[in-house]
Amino acid sequence: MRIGITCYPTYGGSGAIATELGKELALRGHEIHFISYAVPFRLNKYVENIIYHEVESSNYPLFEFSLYTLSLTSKMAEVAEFENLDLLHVHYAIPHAVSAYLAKEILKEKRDIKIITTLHGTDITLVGLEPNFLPLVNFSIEKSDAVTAVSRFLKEKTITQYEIKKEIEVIPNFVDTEIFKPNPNSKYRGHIAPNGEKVLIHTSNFRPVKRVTDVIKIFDKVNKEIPSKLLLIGDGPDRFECEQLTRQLNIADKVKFLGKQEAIVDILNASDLFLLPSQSESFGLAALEAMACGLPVIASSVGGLPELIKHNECGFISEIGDVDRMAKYAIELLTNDKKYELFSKNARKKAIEKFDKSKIIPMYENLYYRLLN
Ligand code: GMT
Repeated sequence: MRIGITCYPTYGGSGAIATELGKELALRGHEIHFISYAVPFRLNKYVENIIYHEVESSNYPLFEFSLYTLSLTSKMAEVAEFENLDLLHVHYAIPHAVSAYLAKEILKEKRDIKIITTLHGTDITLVGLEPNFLPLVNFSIEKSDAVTAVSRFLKEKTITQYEIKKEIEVIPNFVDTEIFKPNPNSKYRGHIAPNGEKVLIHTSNFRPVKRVTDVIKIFDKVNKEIPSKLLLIGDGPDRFECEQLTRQLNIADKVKFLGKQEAIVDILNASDLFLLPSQSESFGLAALEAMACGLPVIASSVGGLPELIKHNECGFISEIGDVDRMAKYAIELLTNDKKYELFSKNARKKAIEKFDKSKIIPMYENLYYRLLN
């Protein structure tokens, strides 16, 4: 098949999934055309069958606001026509699903291009609910030829909040468990925790929805009981507030803000426990990647997280904001080697059995074939 994929190219779960999906489909012999405003961050090496098309925004002075949605529409229509695309698969509804719908309409006399929209999270739970976006999100979902959601939670939320009639298929996120795997000989461990400290880790885009300050409060409590370090990976609007909090709590020397990092597998392998105390989380791809590396996860009991993390088996889940309980769970795991080993094995097992790429990619492929037939 010839497939166009549009996603946000920046650091984030939806871009990561869209790019890994494209790479896997290309390896299976499909021709993949990424259409975005920058090279997706995980498209960092040459892969046969992958072509990248850059969307350039017009900067004519009359346009006070960028016309990205329209530039994207034109590029989608152009690529679909001249590269003979069968499908356009867009990740994150706003504005990608709208542009795809317009591109389909532009081309409809010439070819019937099928649109698949994958809903990821904040496109539905946050941004899409803004009153001026709601009808647009509803419209673009209903007009897609197929819609997928990354968790059962997100499917239900979309149906109820947007009164969607269209069938939504749940296709969970996935991980390559051959790449994301435990490595007991991590070369970074000694550097991060030279005195054998336990290492807690969190990765995110540092937006308010991630509650990164809760990560720091949990760590502060753990660190009072167990010599430990905290690694914070990623960047975003809350980073400064988080840095300030570590200074107020007098733990700045124990918390490393590493910013955006590519070598995430190596860093996960230098760590013991993953924290994700989010306000809302449709799936939690970062937690899945940690689990594949054998890290138990402590998370809030929101959104799709309970579908991923079985409580008291591969981690623990607690009420949003219950930092005392999350710290208690962390201490319980980090002071009980037997329990830790069991949880670590369970986490990896769950990643392999339920979310390995070999189980999920065929679900997308089947959906494409069904649509084209
Ligand atoms: O807002 C974000 O957290 C970023 C967003 C994205 O588009 O990268 O993440 C969402 O999609 C991920 C991939 O499907 C999910 O793993 C995240 O849970 C989801 N984030 C939220 O729901 C907050």
